[in-house]
Amino acid sequence: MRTINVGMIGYKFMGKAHSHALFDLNFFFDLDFCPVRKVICGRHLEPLKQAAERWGWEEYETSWEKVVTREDIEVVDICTSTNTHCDIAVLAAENKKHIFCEKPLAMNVKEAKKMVEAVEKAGVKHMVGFNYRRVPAIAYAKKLIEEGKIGKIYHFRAAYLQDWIVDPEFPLIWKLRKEIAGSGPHGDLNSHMVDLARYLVGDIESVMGMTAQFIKYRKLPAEERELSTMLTARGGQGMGEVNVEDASFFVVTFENGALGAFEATRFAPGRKNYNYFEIYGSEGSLVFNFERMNELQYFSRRDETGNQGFKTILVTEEVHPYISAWWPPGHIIGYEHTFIHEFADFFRVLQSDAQPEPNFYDGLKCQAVLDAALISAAEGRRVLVKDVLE
Ligand code: SOE
Repeated sequence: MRTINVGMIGYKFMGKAHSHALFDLNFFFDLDFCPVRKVICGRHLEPLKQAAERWGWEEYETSWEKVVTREDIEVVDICTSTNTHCDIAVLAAENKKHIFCEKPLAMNVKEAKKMVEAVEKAGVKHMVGFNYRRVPAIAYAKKLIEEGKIGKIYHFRAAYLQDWIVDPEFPLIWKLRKEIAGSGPHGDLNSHMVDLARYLVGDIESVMGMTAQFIKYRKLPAEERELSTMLTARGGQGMGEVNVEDASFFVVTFENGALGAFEATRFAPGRKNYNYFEIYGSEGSLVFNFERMNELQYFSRRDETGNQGFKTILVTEEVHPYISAWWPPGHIIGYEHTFIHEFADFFRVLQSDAQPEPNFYDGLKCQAVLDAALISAAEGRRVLVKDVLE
């Protein structure tokens, strides 16, 4: 087995998820590569040191430029806020690093294109962290669709609902600032659903969008560092203006003729990570909700009349995607496993001529749909995705 040095930029929520995945990967998956947690990078020395120690990184570094230009680093893993993805990825590509980048790929199509050009020129591997493709139930839904089990798809309906900013006391963290996050739940949550829609149904042709803002001013965070903590934070002195949307809705046409609807908000009390979709086809239907991530609902019109109905498949059998690496049937898995699966796929592809999926091309196409929806919401008209990509 060959070792391969990873430099990870960022050390908060995604930094934790990725560190754990890199740690556990070879324990469960047979791969030719063994990632080494070589260097972790962040701006604040004390918490960075703690993260390095706790998550088993050999070294820590406060300059991301130094990490991505180091000769011994072969993979750069980008876990920072969206506004930094482009600069880090471009310099990493120029230095011939393979790149794993968290979602959404970029702030906008212009940046995403720049990133695609850089990885193409460098000839490196690239992947975007749309981890939900790696939920076994979703990968299994893809298999059922490819086998024709639900026939021709007519409808895709997605809702990604959370509630962590419904409290007006929740402060103005970076995810509520356009200059850092690019947008609100639109880029943070709907990006996942657009990626899943492209994965399961196909490319999106046109978009009509609407956004809303419910709380205009929030307390500034208590400490600068809290700009980047997990989905909790305390308010400090002073108020600041929220400049992203609080909710994003849009409807789409797919290139294959299907219709889709997307809904994302962090103002849905009780919904913690309600990543939900329904797909309706000529022969049947599929329904998924991440809060019950080991289950997939399946309805088949081919079942005997009188005995038809939605059935719940517990996606924990050896025949299901990724499961043979884990436990016996019914011994369910969780959120962290999706990151292990995506890294397994990433490192597997490093051994071949292929590109991992979803890659920067997918990230760009997803970004084009997101940008199209925001243009549509601002201008009150239907927007063609191809016009945004040009
Ligand atoms: C916050 O809304 C968040 O952590 C997203 O950034 C993730 O991508 C999503 O998987 C869970 O919620």
